[in-house]
Amino acid sequence: MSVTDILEAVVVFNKVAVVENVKTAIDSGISIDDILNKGLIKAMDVVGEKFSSGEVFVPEMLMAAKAMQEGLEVLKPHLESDALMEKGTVIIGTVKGDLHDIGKNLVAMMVEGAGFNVIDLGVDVDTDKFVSEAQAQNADVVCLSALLTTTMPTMAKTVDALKESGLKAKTIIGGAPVTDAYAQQIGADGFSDNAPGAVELIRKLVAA
Ligand code: B12
Repeated sequence: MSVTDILEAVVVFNKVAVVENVKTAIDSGISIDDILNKGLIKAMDVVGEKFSSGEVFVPEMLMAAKAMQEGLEVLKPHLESDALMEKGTVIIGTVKGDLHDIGKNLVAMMVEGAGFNVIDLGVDVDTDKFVSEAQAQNADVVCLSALLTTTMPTMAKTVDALKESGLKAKTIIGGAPVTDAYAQQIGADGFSDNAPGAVELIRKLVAA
């Protein structure tokens, strides 16, 4: 058993094998980090490449995503856990027009594991909802996720709206097409291309 077996099971969307392989990998001492990054996450890159080259289509991409999420559930209790004391309130969501939520869910899971109160607004969340929830929850940080180049401008709009609202919440962004340069360009308070990095960023922003 290796992380490649996990990757391959996700790519052929075999949920049962994904769950089995993740359990076996944990039991045999393979690091959680490798299972996550070299197995589950890398598999989604492979699926994305196959989609780009016309080898698979949306239904297959969706089934692979579901298989990946089953694997994540098995991994969840093993992700960093430091939930003894609530450290702040974090709102997270995928921006309007975008339905991708695996990366967002992973970030939410790890931020929660790090002891923050996480309010997940789900997918296809419009700007007004981010602002009203940030206000209602007195949020410290708002996390915006986008996986489509076409929905990235909505991030800019949401960052602007949050700034204009005068609320204390800082805004961080992420998702496959997002870059640090883009975060700076739109005036976001931070960017990370992975979930542990998001946790670090939030810790710093809340402490500042
Ligand atoms: C799975 C998937 C789907 C699934 C989504 C299921 C789900 N529940 O999420 C389905 C089938 C629904 C789907 C639909 C579509 N998809 Co799609 N999809 C993917 C795929 C294969 C994987 C995405 C994924 O889950 N990656 C794994 C996660 C863990 O990575 P991640 O999201 O990047 O998250 C990490 C970091 O970015 C970061 N992060 C994420 N969010 C945040 C937030 C913050 C604040 C921070 C700090 C960090 C952070 O941390 C995460 C953990 O490390 C990608 C290919 C790819 N490699 O990205 C294409 C991809 C994103 N999809 C694509 C496309 C085109 C589509 C469709 C338009 C297809 C169609 N013709 O209908 C639709 C759009 C639907 C919509 N309106 O959103 C394109 C986008 C191209 C582009 N330039 O915009 C891609 C890149 C595929 C490709 N190569 O062409 N898709």
